[in-house]
Amino acid sequence: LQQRPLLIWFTGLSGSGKSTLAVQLEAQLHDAGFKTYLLDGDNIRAGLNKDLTFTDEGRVENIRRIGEVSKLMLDAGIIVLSAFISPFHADREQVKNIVGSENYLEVFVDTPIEICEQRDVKGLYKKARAGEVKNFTGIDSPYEAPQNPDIAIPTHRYSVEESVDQLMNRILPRVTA
Ligand code: GGZ
Repeated sequence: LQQRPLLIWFTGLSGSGKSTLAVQLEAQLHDAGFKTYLLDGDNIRAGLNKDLTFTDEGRVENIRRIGEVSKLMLDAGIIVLSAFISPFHADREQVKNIVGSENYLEVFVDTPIEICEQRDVKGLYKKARAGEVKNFTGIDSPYEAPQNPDIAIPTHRYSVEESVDQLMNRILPRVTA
């Protein structure tokens, strides 16, 4: 199977569903025969970027390094899926410049903070409200929503399956050579 490399960049709040969608989308692309790799907190913040915190500076450097790693993977012909909050517009623009705009597709996982906070899968919103976690995105650290994403997914209106179908329909033509 011939494939064109692409960086599929998920952005959204903690608990918005970035990882869930990225994992499912990657599975479908993989099943369709594409060579893929998923970058997320588990393999990046736990390893390469474990020296970085959640201050603004830490986040900026986190996203910059992820952009550079993505570029290397694109050079290897891989379809890269990246799932990080990436709260700052300027940093997302920088990633787009690093990899080239033709290789960059932005997916805004557009889940309102009220829903993310209700889900609170890891209990982090509760801790942030209690002041036990500082600089938490959406509470005491900003999230700059994309004004012009390639795709926006309001996860509170669709099932995971519907959202992934939508992503597949948009992305398949971009990665098929
Ligand atoms: C935001 C935090 C924080 C703070 C820990 N603010 O829902 P999660 O747990 O699994 O995903 C969040 C993850 C965010 O890391 P990113 O590398 O994606 O952030 S950024 O792009 O802004 O650099 C959350 C957890 O780390 N987490 N502390 N203060 N999220």
